[in-house]
Amino acid sequence: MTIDHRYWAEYLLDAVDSRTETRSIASHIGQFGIDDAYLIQDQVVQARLGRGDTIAGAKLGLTSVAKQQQMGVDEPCYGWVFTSSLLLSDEVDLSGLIHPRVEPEFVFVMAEDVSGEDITAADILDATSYVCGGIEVIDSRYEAFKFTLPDVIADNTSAARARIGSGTPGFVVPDIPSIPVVFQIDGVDAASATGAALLGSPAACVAMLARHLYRRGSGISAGWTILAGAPTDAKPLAAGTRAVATYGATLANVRVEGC
Ligand code: OOG
Ligand code: MG
Repeated sequence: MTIDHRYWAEYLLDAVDSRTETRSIASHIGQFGIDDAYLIQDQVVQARLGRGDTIAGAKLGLTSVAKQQQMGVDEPCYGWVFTSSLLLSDEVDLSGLIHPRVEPEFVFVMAEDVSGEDITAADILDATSYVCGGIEVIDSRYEAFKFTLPDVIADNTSAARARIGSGTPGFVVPDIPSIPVVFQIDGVDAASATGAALLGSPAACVAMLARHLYRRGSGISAGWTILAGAPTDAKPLAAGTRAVATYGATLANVRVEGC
């Protein structure tokens, strides 16, 4: 089967632009492969760059059992964080979104480039400037937030917005797997986990990203902001919803509010 990657990228961008959820690609063409899915994602990136956006970093998705169970998918996926998606305040303008959800994130801000086929968690920590908390706003372009793994990869892993917490450049907190995360919605604890929920180690997830990029001919760049994935399931974000992610005494709290 020959897949027109550019056509499907435009199809997904039309859903964003018109704020309308759309049928999954698999529901049109049947099952398709991971390689084709990343080629569609590449075309989404090219189209966004063509509109004047820039790459701020990258992300992993479905790196925790909580997320894999919520979405019915059992493998991680990789996507891109665009500069336009980084929130400059706690307010999330819902007018550009379809059916957004929020989730806590472990975020790595990189000091150095990293590339290679054998990159380990230790290599990632060596190349990291700091680790901080974040809240990602995901917004699948698909109907009812339902998709197969290739579908969600093509859709840039549901990426929409991200609020990045503060950290201290040059200082990487020790023992990231033991950091507790509590995710509160409207003042009520909605989910909790630790860093270990991300395949045992958030840095190991970022190492997987580095190896994925290497296989596709690139690598992690200094200055990137990398979301390692949500340790808990995601919650709906409506107008007036207040979400707060706390990371014990270790990382700064992060909050967003739907507006
Ligand atoms: C896919 C994106 C998952 C994460 O942190 O697991 C993701 C989705 O759930 O729509 O960003
Ligand atoms: Mg995420």
